[in-house]
Amino acid sequence: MRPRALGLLLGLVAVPLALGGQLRLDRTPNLSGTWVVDPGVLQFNFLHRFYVFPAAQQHAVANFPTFTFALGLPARVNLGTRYSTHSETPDHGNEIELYGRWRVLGGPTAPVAVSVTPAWNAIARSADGELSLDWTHARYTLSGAVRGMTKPFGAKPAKAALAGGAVIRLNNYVAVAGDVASFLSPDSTQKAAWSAGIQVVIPGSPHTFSLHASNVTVNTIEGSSKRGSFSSKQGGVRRVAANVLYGFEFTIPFHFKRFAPWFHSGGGAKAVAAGEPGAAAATVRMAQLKFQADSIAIGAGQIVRWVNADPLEHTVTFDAPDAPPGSPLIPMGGSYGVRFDKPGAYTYHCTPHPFMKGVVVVK
Ligand SMILES: [Cu+2]
Repeated sequence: MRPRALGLLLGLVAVPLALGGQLRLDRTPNLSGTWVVDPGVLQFNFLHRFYVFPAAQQHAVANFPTFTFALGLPARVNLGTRYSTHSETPDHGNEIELYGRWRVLGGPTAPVAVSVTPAWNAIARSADGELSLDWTHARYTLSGAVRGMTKPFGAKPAKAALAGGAVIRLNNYVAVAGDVASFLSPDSTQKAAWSAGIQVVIPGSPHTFSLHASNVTVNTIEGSSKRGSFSSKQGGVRRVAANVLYGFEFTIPFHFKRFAPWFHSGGGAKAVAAGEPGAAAATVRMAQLKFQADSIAIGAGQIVRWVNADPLEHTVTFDAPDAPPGSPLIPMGGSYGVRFDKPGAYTYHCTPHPFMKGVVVVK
């Protein structure tokens, strides 16, 4: 492994950029996975970790936030930034990582997905990058990542890191997940990183929540590649190893497309106003976090209506760029109709719950 070459390679892939792992049931606490936000969605992930000092130091608490903002663009590309207040560079300032993610491989029904994430760590002045891979089968997702950094934590030499993790979905609302990561040529301070947690879909909302333990403080490409450490005021100016931090993450998607229809070009179909009675050639119930008829066939010019029977919001979001415009968030008890004018197979998913998948075949 040549870390510098890898970092360069990932940096060169730059132009279509993207991000990932917005849904907590698809990824582990420290890995971003391969998932990208849908076009017209701004994702805000609020990650907060804390360290409790031992009794001798009055159980003082140190806080470690990492905020992620990511904007979904067409062609499975995201642009994003991660911000944290406890960088491990020598000046311990605020860490800002600008990144893109491009999901180069993997549709909603493919078991394997691959994403490329070039990034710039502004405080370390390091070109970073990650190549991530997910393999999903039924209730399991296995994730792996190869990372490269030209100047990790502001110091040469360039380094590479490997990470791996697994998610097991116990049901449609709850998953357990964990991961490990390590530099390939660690120095004496760079111990392996780990995390373990419970990931939850919050019923009645498009939000997911993660409750976890980890030894990582800053959840950037650099920060999540080794055990964290931080300055201890209680102990004077010295570095403390973050053996166990507890934390949570809350994921919040903002759907711009309900305000901005110009995110979608239209294609061969026209959305029919939600709640319009009759006229539908087929109805798909959304219940228990599933499209109850995951494959339906209609004729060209006919209408499909989705009815939300769940106590939370769903969307019908088509995967292909030339597909009909997707729906806004469909509230509990709401419905949404789409007319399909052109023959073809239209795969779709739900934005807040990407594991909800279906296809409309138009003959
Ligand atoms: Cu949903």
